[in-house]
Amino acid sequence: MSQEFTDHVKTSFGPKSTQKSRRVLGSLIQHIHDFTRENQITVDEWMWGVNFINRIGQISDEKRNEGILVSDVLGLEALVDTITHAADTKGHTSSAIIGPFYRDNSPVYKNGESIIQKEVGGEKTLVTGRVTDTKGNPLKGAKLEVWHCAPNGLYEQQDPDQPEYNLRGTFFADDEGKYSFVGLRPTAYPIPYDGPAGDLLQIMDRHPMRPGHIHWRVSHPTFHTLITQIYDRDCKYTKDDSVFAVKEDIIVDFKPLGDVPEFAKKGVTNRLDYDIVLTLEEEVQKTRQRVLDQQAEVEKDLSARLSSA
Ligand code: MBD
Ligand code: FE
Repeated sequence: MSQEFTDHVKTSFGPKSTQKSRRVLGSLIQHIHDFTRENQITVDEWMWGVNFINRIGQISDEKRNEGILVSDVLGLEALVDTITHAADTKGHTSSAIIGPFYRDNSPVYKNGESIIQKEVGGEKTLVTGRVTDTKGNPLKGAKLEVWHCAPNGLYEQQDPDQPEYNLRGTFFADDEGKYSFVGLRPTAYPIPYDGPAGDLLQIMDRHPMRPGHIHWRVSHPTFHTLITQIYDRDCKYTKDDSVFAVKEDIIVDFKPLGDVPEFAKKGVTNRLDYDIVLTLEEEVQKTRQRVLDQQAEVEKDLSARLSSA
C-alpha cells in the first residue's frame, strides 16, 4: 500500500483531535508506515514486535522500568536528552539521562553525612562542591538528590540484601552554596539484560556495561532542575557506555582523600570535588519558546491542508 493509504490514515482524525496530536501522531504514522514498507514487514515479524512490546510491559513494575531500558540501549533517551537541551544557553552543568532507577523521597541527610546505610564494599568517597548560578552566586537551599549502585552492580531496589534507599540521599546547599556527602566511588556495572533490553543487546552483539557513575537531580525554586550523572575518567566503559550517555564535560577525576582526618577515620579514601551550575528556569523557557513557535507553524500548515483536503 502506498502513500495514499498512509495519507488516508493521517487524515482520519476527528474534529476534537488537537493540532499537536495531528502533527505528532501524523508523523508517527508516517514513519511507522515508511519503516514497514522499507523493511517489507511480514505478519510474523510484526507479531514478533507486538510480543516484544508486550514483554516490556509485563516485566516492568515499580522497581523495574524496561521501557526506559529499551530506549536506552537504542540511544533514544540520550537523543531526547540532547534535543531537550539543544536550545539551552551555555555556562551551566550539562544534563544527562535519568535512567530507570531514580526514586524520589530519598532520606534527607546533613552535609557531610554518608548515604551508605550498609557496608557493601567499595571505596568510600567524600564528594564536595558548590551549587551556583551561571555568575557564580551561591544557590542556598538548592536540593541535591544523588543515587548510585553498589559494587555488586545493583541499585538498592534491585537487591534484597540492601536496605531501602541505600546509596541514595537528599542534601541541601548551605549559605555558601556548599554541599558534601560520603558515598562510594562508583563501579562499572551491567544494565539488567535478562529481559527485552538484553535481547536487543544480544541481537546487536553488544555488551551491557555502563561506566561507573553517580546520578544527580539538583533543583531550586527559580532554577531549571538539572538531571545529570558524573563519570569516572579512569573507568574503561566511560569511552564505551551501553546507553550512550557520556558527555565530555561530566567526566570527573576522583582523587585520594588527602589530609582530612575527620573523614579518614571513617574509612574514606577518595575525594571528588564537583561544582554544579544551574540556569534560571525563565532562561530555559525563553529559549524553548522558539522551538514551540516553530512547531505551532507546522501545525497551522497541517490544519490548513487538512481542512482543504
Ligand atoms: C542505569 O543505571 C542507568 O543509569 C541508565 C541510564 C540506564 C540503565 C541503567
Ligand atoms: Fe545508573
